[in-house]
Amino acid sequence: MSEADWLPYALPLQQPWQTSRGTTTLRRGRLLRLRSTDGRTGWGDCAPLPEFGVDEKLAIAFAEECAQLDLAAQRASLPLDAWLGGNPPRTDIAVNAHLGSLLAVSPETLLACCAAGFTVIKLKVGIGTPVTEMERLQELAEALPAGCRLRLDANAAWSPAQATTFLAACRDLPVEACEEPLCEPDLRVLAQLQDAVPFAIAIDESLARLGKALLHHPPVHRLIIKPARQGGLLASMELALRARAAGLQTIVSSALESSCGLLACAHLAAAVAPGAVHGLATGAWFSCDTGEAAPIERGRLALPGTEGIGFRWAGAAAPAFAP
Ligand code: OSB
Ligand code: MG
Repeated sequence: MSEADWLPYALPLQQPWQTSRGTTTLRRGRLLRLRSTDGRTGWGDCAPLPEFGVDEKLAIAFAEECAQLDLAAQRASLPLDAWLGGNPPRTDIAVNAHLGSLLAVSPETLLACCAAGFTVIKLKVGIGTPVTEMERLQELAEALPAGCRLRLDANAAWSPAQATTFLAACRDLPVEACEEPLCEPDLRVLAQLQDAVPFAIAIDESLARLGKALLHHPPVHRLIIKPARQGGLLASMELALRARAAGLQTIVSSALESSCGLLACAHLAAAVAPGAVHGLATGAWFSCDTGEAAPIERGRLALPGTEGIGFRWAGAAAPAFAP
């Protein structure tokens, strides 16, 4: 390796990013640029999000490994997804739209999103009271065209009683899944919740807390993998394989990375779960980006198809890198 440098960035959000854990308006991180002696450039994205388990150390490890894998895949003349998975390169993967808090979404916005070709639309819940949110959910569900479904994410907002009531009321709605219903995730309660609904309950940020037991006797049907939280793509691949062996559906989702990290996550998604609908449409939340964002059309994110990650940096003069 001949050179490595870090390029700090700040990306203002188009609208505040609201979850049951608080609000973000500016996404900070830094790109790692590795320049090899054979004249190649490898890229990595470090964007800590400690409130969702992506601490600084993990985000750095993720960036360092991405940059190395970018170079390795380039040397093998393969797009990263093909290098990781040993499959022919994928051209695209399905992604869910992400509209933020359901309380801030109008039926018109939802319809526009479906008209744009998304079939799974994610909404954050657990921000208002369960009664208010259920009223709104029913209203949105009525407006939802056939063929479209809602993916809910409570980000650990509810007590067991609140989760039980809310999810029971979702049973006959076009709900595709609910991530992280419980404020104190517990294997036994999760299994009861899963047994009572026809859609997947998903574990996301409580993975570390639930530990190995989750993979030995999965109480739920789905696991959300955030590569930065695993400290890299290879650890994420191993987790995805173990999860699949345990019978869990696996979805790859972003931790609000810039276009560089998002592309790396998209390659992983294409390698480990090419048929799933992934949580990788978060680029639209930023008003500027670190590089060219992967285009999303009809609910599918297009992979660059070039060697390595295929990240095209916006350059030091771009607004994302303004001091
Ligand atoms: O809870 O899934 C989450 C982004 C940053 C931090 C936490 C979460 C997210 C997402 C990713 O929602 C996008 C998606 O899943 O569509
Ligand atoms: Mg989640």
